[in-house]
Amino acid sequence: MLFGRETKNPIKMADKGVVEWKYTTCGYCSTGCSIEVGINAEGKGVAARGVGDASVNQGKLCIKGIFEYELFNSTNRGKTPLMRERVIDPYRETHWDEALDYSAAQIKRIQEKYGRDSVAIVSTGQILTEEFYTLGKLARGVIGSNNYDGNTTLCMASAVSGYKRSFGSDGPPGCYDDFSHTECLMAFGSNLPEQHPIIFWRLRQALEKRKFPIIVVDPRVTMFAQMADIHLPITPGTDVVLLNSLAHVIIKEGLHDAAYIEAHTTGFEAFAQLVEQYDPVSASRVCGIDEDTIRNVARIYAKAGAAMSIWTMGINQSTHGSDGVVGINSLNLITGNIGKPGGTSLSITGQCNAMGTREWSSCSGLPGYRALEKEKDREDIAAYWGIDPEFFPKKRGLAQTDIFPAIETGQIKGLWLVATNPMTSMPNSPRIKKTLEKLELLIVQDAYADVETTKYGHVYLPAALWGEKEGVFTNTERRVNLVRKVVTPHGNSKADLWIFNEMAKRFEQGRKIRFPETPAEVFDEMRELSKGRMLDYSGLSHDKIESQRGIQWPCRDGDETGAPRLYTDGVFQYPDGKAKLIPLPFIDNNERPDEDYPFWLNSGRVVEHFHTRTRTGKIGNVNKFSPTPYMEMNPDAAKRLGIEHMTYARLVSRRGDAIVLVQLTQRVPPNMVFIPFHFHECVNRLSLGLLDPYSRQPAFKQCAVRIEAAADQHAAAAANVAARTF
Ligand SMILES: Nc1nc2c(c(=O)[nH]1)N[C@H]1C(S)=C(S)[C@@H](COP(=O)(O)OP(=O)(O)OC[C@H]3O[C@@H](n4cnc5c(=O)[nH]c(N)nc54)[C@H](O)[C@@H]3O)O[C@H]1N2
Ligand SMILES: Nc1nc2c(c(=O)[nH]1)N[C@H]1C(S)=C(S)[C@@H](COP(=O)(O)OP(=O)(O)OC[C@H]3O[C@@H](n4cnc5c(=O)[nH]c(N)nc54)[C@H](O)[C@@H]3O)O[C@H]1N2
Ligand code: SF4
Ligand SMILES: [Mo]
Repeated sequence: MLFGRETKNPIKMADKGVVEWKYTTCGYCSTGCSIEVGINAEGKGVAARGVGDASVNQGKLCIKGIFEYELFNSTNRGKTPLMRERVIDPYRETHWDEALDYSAAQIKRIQEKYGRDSVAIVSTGQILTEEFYTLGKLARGVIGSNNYDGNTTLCMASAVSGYKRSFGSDGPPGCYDDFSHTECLMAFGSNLPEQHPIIFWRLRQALEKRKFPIIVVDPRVTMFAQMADIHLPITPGTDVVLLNSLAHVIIKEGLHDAAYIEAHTTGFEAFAQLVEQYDPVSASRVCGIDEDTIRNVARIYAKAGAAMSIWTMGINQSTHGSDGVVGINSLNLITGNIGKPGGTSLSITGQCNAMGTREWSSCSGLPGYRALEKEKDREDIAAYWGIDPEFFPKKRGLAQTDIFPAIETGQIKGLWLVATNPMTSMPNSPRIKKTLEKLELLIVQDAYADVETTKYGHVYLPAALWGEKEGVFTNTERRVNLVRKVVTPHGNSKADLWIFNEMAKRFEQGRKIRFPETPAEVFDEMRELSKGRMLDYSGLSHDKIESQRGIQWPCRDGDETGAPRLYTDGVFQYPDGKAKLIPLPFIDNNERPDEDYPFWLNSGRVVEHFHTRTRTGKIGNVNKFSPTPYMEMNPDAAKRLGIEHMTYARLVSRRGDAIVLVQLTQRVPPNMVFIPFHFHECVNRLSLGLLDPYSRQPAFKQCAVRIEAAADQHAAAAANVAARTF
């Protein structure tokens, strides 16, 4: 008799006819997983698998990566450029020359009439680094508008600003390997298991070998909070108060690292004086975490041989986003936890190339972490590009969140959107819609023709997606990963690099500057421009990156590989080499729940969807997990309002309203609801988005709403369907 497996039908993998596996890097989140796409005999991508010897993911992929190859031929991919002179007319198909000639001519017309800065460019964190560098050259060196920014203002701006204020430069100092060395991990406003599943898997792997405490600070009982040893369900927007209080306890109890503070920081006295006011009793009344827990956490963190902090949008997307980051950096500085294995302050980035744009796009300055405000930086880049340094503005122009109000007031008349969908992703979308209607020119450059912004556009430029072109992405741990072209671009869509180069040719100054055609040649310019700097690419090449499955910068000319950590010598990027301890007084300026709008509205993401669903909404195997706009609501709160599980409810804020399906869950407290922001005409109709004073990042996660049971469930269902878009 046969037992066990031999009596069962063996599991058979579907034969997809793969004839070749091609190496590339995932194009969704900033984890940076190496992925192999299975190509069939017709050259189509038909399967995917993780790359076993890749340091980041070691063969794993999350659900988005597994089905990512389906994007290449998904519904409504842009096939050909579209144009119309007036928004009330339908689009007509056109060829590239006409679309680009028209776009360039309109940009010139508007600039001549209203000035150079009257045309704004808003880009992304989702194109290749070579494309970012080239767009920067075009925007700063040719078109010359200072109103050039990216969607990273919605995402990483607070982390950038906080790193600069604390350390004198941007650049996350740690790496995933720190999980294997740390003795305590504290996570602020990050839902790692859903948003960075493979980084989370790395953490779980480290925990299996050696237990260390996990502390999660999040107002929701997220998946991460559920596995934490200590969960701090903080009152929204008050992390700075908690951080000040942790520092208070650490200093009061003499648990700080006086030698490190003395040798590597400035400002300790003023810092200590400020945190003196944040005793745990007073702090607990503001941040909602009891005094004993604050003391306990402070002791655990400070006494650990090595302790690390990670954070994501729960910190960055706040009116105190930049301060929150500075507070986290200071916690690590006063405990001597920067630049050592397991001791770090690591911002978990968002989009696949949110780091690449910070490094090379020139959005907030000039390439390679250079600043417009520094004369030498302006001169160096002008000399390298062969233009007059006076062409550059002497300080940064408007951030994305200030560009839209400037369209409203008529300062800006033309807008070029590259790989971003502000109609769904910006706060207060009713206002954004009106704003876009005022434009004389809107160019939408996107991989999908149905991205909501095309409704307001004059020109649509169809772009190739990640695996249809070649170049690099930088991930959360500064690892530069190679994206190889695994299939040809869909239809007549083109790589963004090609589009920028073609646009440059249509400007007189663009014909004077060198715009290399191949990504490898562009990469060479980046290598030269970064040589000898902290952000050093000079030891990298495309082939070397592929052979090592990603290399961390800095990687200097002659280096075998990259450096896992920054600031290992305790020398920071301020002129005196010291990091700054900055006092952070807390001002409570959020819209808070009150009698009329009694609930906190919190928003974020779920594992199966990416952002505005232009991509994951088209993939059945991911879309089916949450095809409908919904909210998490506490059962007790729902009962009081007579709202039942799986019925529709209406939310109302001071900006607008939205219909969602109700999911009752204890994950949210009774005074809060949580809505994934992936759906059009949903959470951002309600959000306020007050801005952080340093980073200009919106507080997406803190505003107030009221909730009503929808009287007519049929009408509500119809409204809910409308918000799904596809
Ligand atoms: N599946 C998936 N993965 C993604 C993305 C995606 O769209 N889908 N997007 C990528 C991008 S661009 C980004 S930026 C990241 C975002 O990654 P995360 O920041 O991890 O994701 P979010 O869900 O936006 O927010 C995280 C948590 O912040 C909490 N929070 C809200 N208010 C506060 C507060 O005041 N304090 C604290 N401490 N926490 C608070 C929320 O409850 C939420 O659980 O994910 C990346 N990965
Ligand atoms: N309420 C609320 N709102 C939020 C957030 C939140 O937590 N809550 N999070 C914010 C954050 S962190 C972020 S990052 C933003 C994201 O906001 P967006 O950037 O506006 O959202 P995406 O859907 O990622 O838009 C990217 C677009 O680029 C296109 N695309 C993809 N690859 C390419 C390419 O290679 N070339 C070109 N040309 N196009 C391409 C996609 O089709 C898509 O339309 O949303 C923000 N909005
Ligand atoms: S974790 Fe991020 S990079 Fe890795 S497969 Fe998933 S979406 Fe792609
Ligand atoms: Mo983001």
